[in-house]
Amino acid sequence: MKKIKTILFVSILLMFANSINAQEATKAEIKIKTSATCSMCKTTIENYLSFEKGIKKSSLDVDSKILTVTYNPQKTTPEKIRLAVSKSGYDADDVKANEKAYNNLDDCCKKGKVCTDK
Ligand SMILES: [Cu+2]
Repeated sequence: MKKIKTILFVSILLMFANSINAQEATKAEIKIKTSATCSMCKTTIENYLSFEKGIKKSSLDVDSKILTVTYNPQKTTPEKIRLAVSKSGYDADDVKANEKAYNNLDDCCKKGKVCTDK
């Protein structure tokens, strides 16, 4: 009887561990260096990414220009996320900003410009 209890306990424990693994597989995080300059850039990028498939959450730190993205690795990839950032008008690591989107940005959001609104 004791043996059965132990087996039961172990199998419940294994089931529990499996469910944790399954959860983790749908969630990953990356940090991307962008060319953002101000809080308006932050809004632009975060809004754009909120419509992207597989992206759960994105947050840009304006001072460091680092964008932290929480995503589902079964639905998107870091490459696709960088491409999305590029399409919003900003550089993402080695991926250069999409020219058309970049030209549509507000003047203060362009590279090398310093915004008064930080
Ligand atoms: Cu800006």
